[in-house]
Amino acid sequence: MKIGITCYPTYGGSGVLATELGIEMAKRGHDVHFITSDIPFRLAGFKEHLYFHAVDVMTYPVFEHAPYALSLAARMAEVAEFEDLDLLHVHYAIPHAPSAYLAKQIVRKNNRMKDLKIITTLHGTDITLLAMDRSYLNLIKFSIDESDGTTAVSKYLRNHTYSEIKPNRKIEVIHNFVDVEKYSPRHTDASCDSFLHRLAPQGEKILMHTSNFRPLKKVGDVVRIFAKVRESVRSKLVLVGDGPDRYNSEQLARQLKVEDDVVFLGKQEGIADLMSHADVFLLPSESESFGLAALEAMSCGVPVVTSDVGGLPEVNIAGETGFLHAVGDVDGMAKSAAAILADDTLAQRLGEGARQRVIDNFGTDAIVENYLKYYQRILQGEPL
Ligand code: GMT
Repeated sequence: MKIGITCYPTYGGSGVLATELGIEMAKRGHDVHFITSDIPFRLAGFKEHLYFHAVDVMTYPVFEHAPYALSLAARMAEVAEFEDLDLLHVHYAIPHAPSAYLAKQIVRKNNRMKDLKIITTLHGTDITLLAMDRSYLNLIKFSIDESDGTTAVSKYLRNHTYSEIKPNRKIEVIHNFVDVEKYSPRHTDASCDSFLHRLAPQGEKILMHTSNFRPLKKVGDVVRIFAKVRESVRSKLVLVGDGPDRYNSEQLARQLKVEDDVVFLGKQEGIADLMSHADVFLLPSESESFGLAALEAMSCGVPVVTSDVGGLPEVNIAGETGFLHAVGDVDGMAKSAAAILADDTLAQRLGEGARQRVIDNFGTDAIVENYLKYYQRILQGEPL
């Protein structure tokens, strides 16, 4: 197959998922063309069957805002024609799905024989936030209806889309996946070992969180949970990522007088080693369509304490892989985290349960196979 992929190339779950999927398709011999504003951050190094096409946005004095969505559509059409793509798979509806629709019309007009198929994957806030805004609702509904296929990363997100957007098309659920070899328990890496030794010289327990620090991730709650856990368990908090709430979280750590035990690492790539040394992973989000970061931690054999919103109950099973609490229940999350950290038998059981759940349900091969089968159904024109 010849596949075009468009995603946000920066830090974030949808870009990670799209990039890993493209890499896996290329490993299976399909030609994959990334059409994005920049090289996706996990796409480092030459790999056979992988190509990158930059979207340059033309600037002009009359443009108050550079029209990225139009430049993207033009580039998609150009690449689709030149590389004879079979399908375009766009991740995150806005603005990628409307751009793909436009590209499809251009290709159709230029070459009547060609029906470029469009697949849209809904990831989360494209539906839970953007589509709730009247100005985007119609555009997103139109884009789903005009896509040849649409997938959602959880049952929750599919059902939410059905009830709030009422598309005229069936949506397929294909969950996030993780490389269980890369994200595996207790790696040894010299730089990581030295960092952890300095951070926790007395064998203090390590709590971890990674995100893009948007308000919906509730990084402030992560710090509050840690401050409570630290009252009973000697521990350290490692925060990975950056974003709008970083400054406030740093301030909060100082206010709560825990700043000496909290490390803000900022944006990091390739944190599987580090993650595999965490004792508990925290994800107290206010909204989460799936929770890829929790899945990566689980794959490393790390128990997770999360909120119970969105798709998280499809990932984290209470008492089997970790614990879930209502959004904002800092006390409940702190109690669960402290219970795990104080009881090695419980920690081991949850850690093993977490890893097993990932291996059984969210491994790369099974999920990539689901995408491949879905591509084939769409290319064969199966009515949805
Ligand atoms: O939807 C978003 O907020 C952006 C997106 C991203 O790029 O980080 O995240 C979503 O997609 C991930 C991959 O499918 C999911 O695992 C995340 O749960 C989801 N984030 C939210 O729903 C907040």
